[in-house]
Amino acid sequence: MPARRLTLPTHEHPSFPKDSLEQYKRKKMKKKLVFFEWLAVLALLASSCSPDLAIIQATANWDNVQQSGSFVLVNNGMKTTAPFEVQITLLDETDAVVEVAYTTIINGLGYGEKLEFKNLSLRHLLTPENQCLGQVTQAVFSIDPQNAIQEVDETNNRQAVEVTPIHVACDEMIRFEDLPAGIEFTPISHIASEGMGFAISALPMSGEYATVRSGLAVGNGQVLWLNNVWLQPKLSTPRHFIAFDAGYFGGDIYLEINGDTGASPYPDVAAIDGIVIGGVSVSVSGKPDNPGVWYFNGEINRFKVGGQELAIDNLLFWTQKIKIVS
Ligand SMILES: [Ca+2]
Ligand SMILES: [Ca+2]
Ligand SMILES: [Ca+2]
Repeated sequence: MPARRLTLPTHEHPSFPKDSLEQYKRKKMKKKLVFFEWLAVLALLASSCSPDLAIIQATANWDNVQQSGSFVLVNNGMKTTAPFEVQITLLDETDAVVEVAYTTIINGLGYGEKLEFKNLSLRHLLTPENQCLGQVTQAVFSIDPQNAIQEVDETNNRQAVEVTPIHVACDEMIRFEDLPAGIEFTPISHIASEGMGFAISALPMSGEYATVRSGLAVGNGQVLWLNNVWLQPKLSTPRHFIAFDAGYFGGDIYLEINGDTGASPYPDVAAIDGIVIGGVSVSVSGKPDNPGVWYFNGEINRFKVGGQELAIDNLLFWTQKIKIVS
């Protein structure tokens, strides 16, 4: 009987075994791909059922001059949200809440929609009762803090920003909340807010009025709106620092400090940043942005600011010389 020759399915075999191995690998890969495709479909289904609010680019502009926050909200989920809450809280080093600085209800956000909050002023909160916010070491920005909205991701709703403690004198701050809304003060008017007297007079070319407005993206609550007029706080004793939230909405800017008008009128905010008038240095916080803080450092005996469309709020006066940044 002739010996039978066995053919073993080895890797060296020219056709069948190698091909089947390749096929096997391909099948396995295909299964893997199908599995991952299903995972992706499931993730997509999940996200299409729920919104995902996220807080991005949270920053705190926090020093002795400015106290404000900026942030962007986005909805990354594939569903529009119901109304939700946004909050900024200021914490001390033990994580205790010093102030709930800002809270608002947003009327819902569509898929992919973004909402930007820029230089949201928190300086109206500076009061002697909270040591002029000197204990604050953290600003926490949060969306949907009560978790009223079910989201795909609940971990991206909060950003904490560490801040350097500030050293501010805040016992003389004018917030204009005690003035009647909508009233027009024509030149020459004498008004008073929170114990400070002001004169309102006409600009060289024209003089319209100052009025009390609210709902603008500058300051907090009521602001004083200058329409072609000067605003002059009546200073009985010299101050060494003046700062206020300013919203520039166009036109010329006028300054007169210690009797010096500098190169007034100035065409825009950038033109006053870094100048010196009457021995007092003039600065605008951060970039000459809108809204921003305008501040004046040096001995100030007489001060006037004028604008054509200029909103002013949270006007702070210091009698002591100050160190600008902590
Ligand atoms: Ca979220
Ligand atoms: Ca939520
Ligand atoms: Ca105000």
